Amino acid sequence: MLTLYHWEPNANSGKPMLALKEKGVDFQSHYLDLLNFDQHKPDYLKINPNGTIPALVHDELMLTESTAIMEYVNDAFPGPKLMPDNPVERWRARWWMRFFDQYFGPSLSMIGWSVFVGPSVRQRDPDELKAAIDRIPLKERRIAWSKAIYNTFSPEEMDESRRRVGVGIACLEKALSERPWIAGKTYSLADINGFNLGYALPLAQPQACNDEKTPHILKWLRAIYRRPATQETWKMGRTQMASRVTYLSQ
Ligand SMILES: N[C@@H](CCC(=O)N[C@@H](CS)C(=O)NCC(=O)O)C(=O)O
Repeated sequence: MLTLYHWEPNANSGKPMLALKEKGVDFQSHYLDLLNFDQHKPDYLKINPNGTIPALVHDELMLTESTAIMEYVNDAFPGPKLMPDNPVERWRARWWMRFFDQYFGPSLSMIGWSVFVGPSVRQRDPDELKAAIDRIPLKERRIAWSKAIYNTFSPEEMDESRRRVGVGIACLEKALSERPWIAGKTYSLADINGFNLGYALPLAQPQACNDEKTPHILKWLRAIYRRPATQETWKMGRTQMASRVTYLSQ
């Protein structure tokens, strides 16, 4: 039995979704609507008491942490290898996954929660929202939701996130001007990681990420978007997020 609990194919949920599709592994998809707080409801807390997504259930095992889940999927199932054999390329793949998860991702996410998640729920009944925040099991997630809902990200933290996103875009453009995939010659989990984080960059950061300034990022995003596994993964989204990225099919 293999069940993936996920939201949209975006930064965290998209990683195991796309890795499973690339490997051609059959799995049950269980969609949780993050904006409806499905991830904090008792049924899901029985699966993952932390109330975060994604989570993969494989027989008796419950796995969390999207990047570690991708590595598990790559190691546990047959299908195309999603990590390079070459030690230098493996190191590069891991270097980039760490950079995405620890530096680029959290900054991009803070901006996303401020401009998308907060405004998407803010107009709901204030008492309901307070109760929803109180039900969140992890303190750090309560803080993130509270800042998004009450719009209390400080100017300093937003500025620092914008700065880091700028650094991330520049590093990625440079890397992709030197090699076709993030790790080198081989399409890998690092590309899957980066794609899920970055497919909306040209929409979210149009001045910094576009065909003129970052042609290699756009070429790379389009190449990943065209892959059959990405197309299948994309069909699993339920919001308008996916349909907004028309620039990827050009
Ligand atoms: N580092 C974890 C992060 C998991 C996480 O925080 N996911 C977000 C969704 S992108 C979440 O579950 N948010 C739910 C919440 O904050 O209520 C991973 O990579 O899986």
